[in-house]
Amino acid sequence: MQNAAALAQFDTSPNNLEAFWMPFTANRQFKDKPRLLVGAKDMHYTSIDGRRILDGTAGLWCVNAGHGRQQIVDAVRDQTARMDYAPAFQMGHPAVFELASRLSALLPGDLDHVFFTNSGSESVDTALKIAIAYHRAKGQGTRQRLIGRERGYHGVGFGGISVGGIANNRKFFGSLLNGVDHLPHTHNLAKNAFSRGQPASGVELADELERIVALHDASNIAAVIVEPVACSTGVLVPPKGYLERLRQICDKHGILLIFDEVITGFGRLGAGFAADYFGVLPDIITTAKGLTNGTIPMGAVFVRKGIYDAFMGGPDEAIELFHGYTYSGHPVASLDIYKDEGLFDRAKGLADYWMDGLHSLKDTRNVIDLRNLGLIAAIELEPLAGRPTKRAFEAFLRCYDKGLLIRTTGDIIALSPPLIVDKSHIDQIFGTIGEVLRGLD
Ligand code: PXG
Repeated sequence: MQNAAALAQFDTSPNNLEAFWMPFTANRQFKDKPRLLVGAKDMHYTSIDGRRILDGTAGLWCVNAGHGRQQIVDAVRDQTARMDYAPAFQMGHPAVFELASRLSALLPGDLDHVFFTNSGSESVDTALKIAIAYHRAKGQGTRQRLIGRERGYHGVGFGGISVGGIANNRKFFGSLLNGVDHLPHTHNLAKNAFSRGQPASGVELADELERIVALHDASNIAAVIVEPVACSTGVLVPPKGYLERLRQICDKHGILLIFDEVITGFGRLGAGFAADYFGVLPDIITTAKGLTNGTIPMGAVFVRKGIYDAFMGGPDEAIELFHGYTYSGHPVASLDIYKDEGLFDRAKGLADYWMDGLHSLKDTRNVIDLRNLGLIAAIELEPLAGRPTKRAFEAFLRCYDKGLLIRTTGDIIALSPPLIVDKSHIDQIFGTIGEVLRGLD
């Protein structure tokens, strides 16, 4: 009986919230007042209290085709029934080869080869490892340094947090990777506040790469990794000419350029990839999220032909890259729906309406900047004195109460609806946010 008494002290009901250690969440605050979602269809979630919540963030920037799409549900169900899993090392299955071929046809330039992963973080680690191993394969093994950027987010692996530039994601985790340096971020409120699309000022920030090269020498640098639009730290849109200049400097010094397109990939900007949108071809692109519409955890790394070929020089029986995951090339993945519904073009067609909706908030209380590109937007708020993040988090809670899901990072509201969004949803998103902001201290 002693055991029963001890057990009785614990809540063992299936809905006890204690066991799950929630990621990037204030666990105690959440569990005290949970916000639980129980269903999703098209543009809406259903909350546990039965309300419809408009999804202003495509889940976490991933559900680009909207929720519960029958075509995807059927494809996943059919494939799991046909073959749930196949080993990816020394074995293969037709679906993954077909997917890789179709994806490489979708990518610009000669980004012709695909390495599969399970997440954006793994895609980033994979890309960084490929970059270093590539230079070694080319006889330039001293090229080991990696250059990231302040305010960059590249997931949470040790590689990603090392090249990333978010202080809180780094400071608790020791010495990280060595041999990493960072470019300055491009956010400049004084010069670029309320830009519509790409800001005019800041191309010269790319020249900081020359300074870093002068310090470390190009012969020691493997790669530069940036998000074409830095989304997680509040939608920092690259200044005009900036990405083009980074490309030129990398070319000049034989440094690989990696675009982390985990968010910008698969239509978010109204083009397949940011590389298409900006007309800048990187050497490696990392993706995840929209690849499967968030349905299956999966990522993909695209490399240019010359990189893949550099690994193919040894004896035929030698494994060329000692890297891979149990699920590298899972049989279940989604592409047709983007093509069938022309969703990338749809996003392009709505981008101006989206921009106008956002900028209608210009004179709203506490708004100090508005930023947008494609179907991404950010609303930067003046922080409450001495209480950073509080004002935006309060806006998040009030929007949720009014049936709208937004995302906040610091005092910035970030928005990225599914690409099936229509004008009435856009009106609702900015209408609700405007109403909430006007009522906030
Ligand atoms: N790179 C980029 C550019 C990302 O945005 C990752 C890598 C890592 O992906 P995984 O699949 O390992 O999470 C990301 C992820 C947010 C938010 O609200 C953003 C991400 C994830 C969760 C929340 O900004 N981006």
